[in-house]
Amino acid sequence: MNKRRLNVAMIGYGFMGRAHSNAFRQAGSFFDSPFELRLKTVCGRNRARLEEMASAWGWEEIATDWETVVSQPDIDIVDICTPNYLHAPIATAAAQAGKIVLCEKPLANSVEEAESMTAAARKVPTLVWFNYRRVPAVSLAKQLIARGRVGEVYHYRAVYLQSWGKDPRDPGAWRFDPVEAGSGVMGDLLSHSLDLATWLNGSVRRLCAQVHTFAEGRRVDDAVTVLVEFSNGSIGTFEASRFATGNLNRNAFEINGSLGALRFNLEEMNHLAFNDLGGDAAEQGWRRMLVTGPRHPYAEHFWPPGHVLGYEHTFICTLSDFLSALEKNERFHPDFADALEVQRLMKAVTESSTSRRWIDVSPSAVSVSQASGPI
Ligand code: SOE
Repeated sequence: MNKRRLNVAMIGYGFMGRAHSNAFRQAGSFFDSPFELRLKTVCGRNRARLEEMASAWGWEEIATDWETVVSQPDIDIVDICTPNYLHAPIATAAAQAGKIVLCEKPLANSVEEAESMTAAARKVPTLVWFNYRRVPAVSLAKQLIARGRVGEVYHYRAVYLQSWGKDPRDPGAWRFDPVEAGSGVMGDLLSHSLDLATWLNGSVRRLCAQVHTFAEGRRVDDAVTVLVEFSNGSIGTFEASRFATGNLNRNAFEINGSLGALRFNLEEMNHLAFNDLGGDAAEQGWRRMLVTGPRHPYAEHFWPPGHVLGYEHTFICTLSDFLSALEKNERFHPDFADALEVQRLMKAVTESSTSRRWIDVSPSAVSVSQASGPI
């Protein structure tokens, strides 16, 4: 079959640039796709680092001026993995030039920016790299919930815990700059947990939060705790921290329902724990499933059952699902509109912490339909 070639330009080249480059290279090998992705241009400020990126990952060209790159006629996809403050101008210019736009999370530095990006991109396909939806174990959790195996949800409990904020390798890094990053742990980690929660458990009705900074003189948040009421009647707790000593990348949730309970921790990402409350009470208990097939999400695209996957596969699966939606001319989730909902929740978190009160969040049609839709 003749594949349609899509030329990719990636703006940014840090840790996420490597994760995305790998996905662009691997997606077509693991998944059957009508598209052939060509790694055309990698763009950023530092020529030496761009040259390293190009030679390590096979980018054909390097460029230092994103404004020129995003309007080039031979570019089909613009992928953004820059510091957060550049997401809005690059995404807006790329969408206005008619490009497909992929963007790292959080979508923007404010709701206003996220709204205007979403409006600018309403006619082009978009993707936001909330990659943890595509961990096979998380996708299986979504399927079990959709099949009614958890029943009525009572509790949604999420933590995203890292510890590097206490002793950062580079204290001047953009992630600590409020102008460049927009926020600290909130956009970096809490945004992932909020995205997963609204996908798995539906929209949020109200929330109450505490935002805290431990490091003296630091101008972004180090830790956030949130109490939540969901529209489905369940209640939730969220904790995100870069000071959770002893934890490296613990992105975890537990869901307790009337018929079953689910537990996931990214640090053991090939496993999902399920406590099925149906049947004989004497036989109930946590069952830790190795989610690598048979019949598990994404399993047939990779290795035989029991041959585990890693962090990089979450980006490959995200991109492959996006390409398959593109082929069918269907809307992909999470897109800009979905990420705008996360941005609204983060704004409510800030407002609640500042005003020390509960904040009502009006549920939007987007997140409600997502929670009940297919994976
Ligand atoms: C750093 O805190 C980081 O790389 C985040 O930016 C990612 O989004 C998260 O997936 C892992 O941690």
